[in-house]
Amino acid sequence: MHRCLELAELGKGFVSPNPMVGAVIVHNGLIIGEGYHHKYGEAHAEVNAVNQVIAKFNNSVELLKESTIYVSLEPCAHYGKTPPCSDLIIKHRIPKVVVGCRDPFDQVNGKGIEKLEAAGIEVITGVLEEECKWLNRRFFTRIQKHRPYIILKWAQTIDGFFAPENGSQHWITGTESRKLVHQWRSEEDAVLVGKNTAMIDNPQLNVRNANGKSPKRVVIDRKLELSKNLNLFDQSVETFVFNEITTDVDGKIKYIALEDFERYVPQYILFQLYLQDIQSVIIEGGAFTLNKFIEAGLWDEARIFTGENNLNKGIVAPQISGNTSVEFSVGSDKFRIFYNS
Ligand code: AOF
Ligand code: ZN
Repeated sequence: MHRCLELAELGKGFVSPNPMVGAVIVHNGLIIGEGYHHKYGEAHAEVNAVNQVIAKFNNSVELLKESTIYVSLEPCAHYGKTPPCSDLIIKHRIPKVVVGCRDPFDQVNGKGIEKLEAAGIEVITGVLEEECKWLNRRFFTRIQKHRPYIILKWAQTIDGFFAPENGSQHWITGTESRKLVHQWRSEEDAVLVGKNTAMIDNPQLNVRNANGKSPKRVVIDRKLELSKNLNLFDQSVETFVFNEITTDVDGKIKYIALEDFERYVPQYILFQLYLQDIQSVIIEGGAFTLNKFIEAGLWDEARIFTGENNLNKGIVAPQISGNTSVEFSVGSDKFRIFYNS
């Protein structure tokens, strides 16, 4: 199952909004086939693993009848973009299936396991269950909470200030940290900022200092005050502008009007992103926007850099406490991830 998890992770950044899944086929204690879900819309992990065995052994399916297939997520039971993996396992008469965790998706959710058992296959479930769920925490959040997985990110000074009052926060963290932030962006479906950050920092919100795809952009601009010349309106990726005036499309820029900005903005935005199949969002500021999500309890991780300097004044950084966290260093920057439990 550890190997399944390693394989699954190779799909990171390519399979969303599908889960990352890995599969391993074992015969007499030896791995004879491996597979993972490579890309959204393409073959599932089990299909790739089975095909590898067939290709390796001169188109023979005989060994499958004496093998065990390990898979990090319950084999699917439905016709989606591909036929059901549970049917494939039954067809090849693989006698034993070891499952990491159940697939919470409505059309599967236990039905894959039931199908296998009904066909007389031995099924063992819950092997490295927590690790398997954790790997797909974005997928689980979307399916179970009907919202994207939310990562908050900001940089602050040792004395807890957010940014110099008159400008960019970039001076707070070093080069290494900036690389890491770009890698983080590449791992999520969307990046969100508030109006002030868009205006003052004029961020590009893309991936430049790391490999990987740029996320979709989301900006909150209640009264549509932002200039169209800002970097985030360069039409290079799909960009959502939440406002209270218009729902309209201008190339890749999608304006979405929301009601009740005073009260429910985080909830409404998250639901709209969910409807767009956006499975995760990294919120990069500013303080006002971050605090709105924190006040609503709508966050899953907070990734906070603390630089080497004191500022003595400025915008007070958001406060997060009472949750589990891990700390480590990046260059000379101290860095902590809080998990909302
Ligand atoms: C598996 N193995 O490797 C994956 C599964 O549209 P489709 O056909 O790609 O189906 C997508 C759904 O299938 C997805 O929401 C999730 O429930 C399951 N993903 N299942 O047996 C896999 N990626
Ligand atoms: Zn499947």
